[in-house]
Amino acid sequence: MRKAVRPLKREMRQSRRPERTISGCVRPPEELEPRSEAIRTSVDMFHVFMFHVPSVFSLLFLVFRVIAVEEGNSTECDSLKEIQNKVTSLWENWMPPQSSKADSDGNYYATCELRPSKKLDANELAVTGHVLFKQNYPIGKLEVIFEVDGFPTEDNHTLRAIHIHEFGDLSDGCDSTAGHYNPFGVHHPRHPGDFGNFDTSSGKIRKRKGNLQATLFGPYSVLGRSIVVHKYEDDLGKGGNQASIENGNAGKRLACCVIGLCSKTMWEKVSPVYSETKLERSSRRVKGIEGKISKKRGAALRN
Ligand SMILES: [Cu+2]
Ligand SMILES: [Zn+2]
Repeated sequence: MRKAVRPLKREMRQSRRPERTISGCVRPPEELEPRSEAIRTSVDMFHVFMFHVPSVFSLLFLVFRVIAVEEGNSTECDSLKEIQNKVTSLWENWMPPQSSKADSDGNYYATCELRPSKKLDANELAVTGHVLFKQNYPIGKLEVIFEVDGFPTEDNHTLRAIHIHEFGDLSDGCDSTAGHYNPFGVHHPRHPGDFGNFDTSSGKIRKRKGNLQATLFGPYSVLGRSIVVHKYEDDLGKGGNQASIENGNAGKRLACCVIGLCSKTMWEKVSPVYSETKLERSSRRVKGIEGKISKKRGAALRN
């Protein structure tokens, strides 16, 4: 009897024991399938609820996050490009005028060849000459030499005003050069090209000025603008009327020209005639002092 029961128990155990498939997976015993189906369904639902739904949300979140980051990146890229453009624009503004030949000493030269205004009557003075400019890039101060002819020789020591005007347009004589070049919106005589009054001697103006406010470089460059020589003296803004704080009541425009870059030939030819500027004097003094100091040092070392 015992022997008969044992195979039956073994059979039952075997039927309950999970069957192993070829791939090594475990197949549940057949008698448990109806019950496990229900469990599996619940497990599946639980699994879906617990893992897939959050995964979908996670995926959506990830997609939105990627889009947001992309948008953020493109905004960052745009602002970086904008900054780069601004820096480039600033850089270009402050660059020296580009030349085909590099200037070894960093000096830039310009000239303005004066011609009588074509709007003048025939009996007016025929003023000619030139104005020469020199400036060291980037922080050198502008130096200017004025050589103007055509004033009455018998009427010595009369004052004449010379200014830089806004436009280099001589299509209507000196009248089309507009008013004083005034980039900072200030009153005359604080415009960068307000050179003041010039004394005439023997019908000529011969003058060298240094440390001037006008510049050949950057956004306030006077290159391409004009110089106007006036018939009368500049009242330097003290005339008590509107014209005085705009142009100094300097009268008719006798001659004008457009400022343009040039070689150093003219400057080197003309400048030795003029006394050195304050800047040159002070730099010569400094060099002299430096020379004395180095001599003393040398002597002290020898002793
Ligand atoms: Cu003027
Ligand atoms: Zn002015």
